[in-house]
Amino acid sequence: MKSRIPDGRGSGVLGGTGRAVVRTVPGAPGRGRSGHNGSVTSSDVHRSGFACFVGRPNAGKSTLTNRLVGSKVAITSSKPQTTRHAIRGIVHRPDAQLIIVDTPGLHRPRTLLGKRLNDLVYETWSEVDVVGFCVPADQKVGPGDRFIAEQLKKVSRRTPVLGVVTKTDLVPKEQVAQQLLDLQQVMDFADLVPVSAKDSYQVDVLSDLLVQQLPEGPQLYPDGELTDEPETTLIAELIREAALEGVRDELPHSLAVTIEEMIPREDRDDLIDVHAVVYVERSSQKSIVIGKGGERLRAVGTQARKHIQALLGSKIYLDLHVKVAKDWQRDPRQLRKLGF
Ligand SMILES: Nc1nc2c(ncn2[C@@H]2O[C@H](COP(=O)(O)OP(=O)(O)OP(=O)(O)O)[C@@H](O)[C@H]2O)c(=O)[nH]1
Ligand SMILES: [Mg+2]
Repeated sequence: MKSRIPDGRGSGVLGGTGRAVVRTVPGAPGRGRSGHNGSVTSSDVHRSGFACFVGRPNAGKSTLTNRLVGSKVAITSSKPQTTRHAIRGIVHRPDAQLIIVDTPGLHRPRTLLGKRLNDLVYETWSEVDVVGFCVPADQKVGPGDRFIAEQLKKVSRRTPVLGVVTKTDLVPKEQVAQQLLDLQQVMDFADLVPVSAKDSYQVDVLSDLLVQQLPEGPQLYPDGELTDEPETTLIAELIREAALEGVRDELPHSLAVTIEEMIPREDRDDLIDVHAVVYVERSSQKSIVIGKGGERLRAVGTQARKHIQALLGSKIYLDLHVKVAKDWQRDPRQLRKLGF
């Protein structure tokens, strides 16, 4: 029997077709990366392909993507609907190359942007070899998850779906076990796995399970490449991430960032000038983002600059402007301008 659940309480708890895969002794001797539970991706076979994470907004998809890739390729925040692009993160392993497509959270759309984001998620499903359906351990499996399951059932005949219970560090073990049971009720999964991106718990197990579903194939991206996102997109995202910090209500959704120009400073080979615009939807939001005497915007700039410098390995001068693009989330023309 393949399944093992926390506390060594035997393998019958989950019953049915889904199997919860838990490596009870992380990193125990003799359990190599691909050697758990006897399911081996043999070392002479090289696999490559695509996986995508899907789930409600805020389920922890991007954090998990970053953890698997081992680097920050996607921004994350406590605000729902942080991710707005299908971001590819690349996991390099000796036996496989796994490309993870992190998608926006699936939700009931209220704006044209919301609808576009959902469409992007559906499109992605048809292009991947395996889907990871993420549900956080600390929130009841609800209508939002059942809605996603209904959509996923349409693809699950062709594409295997793994049930992933995320953020296990937030709840006691018993609740994780219960969540696995509840999740199993919503659809048939190829496997069920609890993980914590924060504690790196079972992230390697998840990696193995995803890789097992990939076809045999060669490396698709060169060694060391962690994402195929253009540098300017990554930079714009890091600025948006910093700007998201500490704003609330509708404002997080109203933020968009574009990079207008990025040029090496003349006569200096160690400094790059980055000119960026932070868009909001209303002038009242503009004053919030700028803050009293420009204080907030300066803090955003400082925070973003740290991350951008780490990304580029170079000093930057970050010039931030805030502009109003009225109701851009609902306006097709503005959406196009902002890249949606
Ligand atoms: N404690 C804990 N928090 C986590 C974990 N994974 C993610 N989070 C937090 O959950 C929040 C949402 O994480 P994201 O990775 O941005 O979630 P997402 O599913 O990508 O969200 P959207 O892009 O909005 O759909 C952030 O505040 C993360 O820090 C985890 O394993 N443990
Ligand atoms: Mg995300």
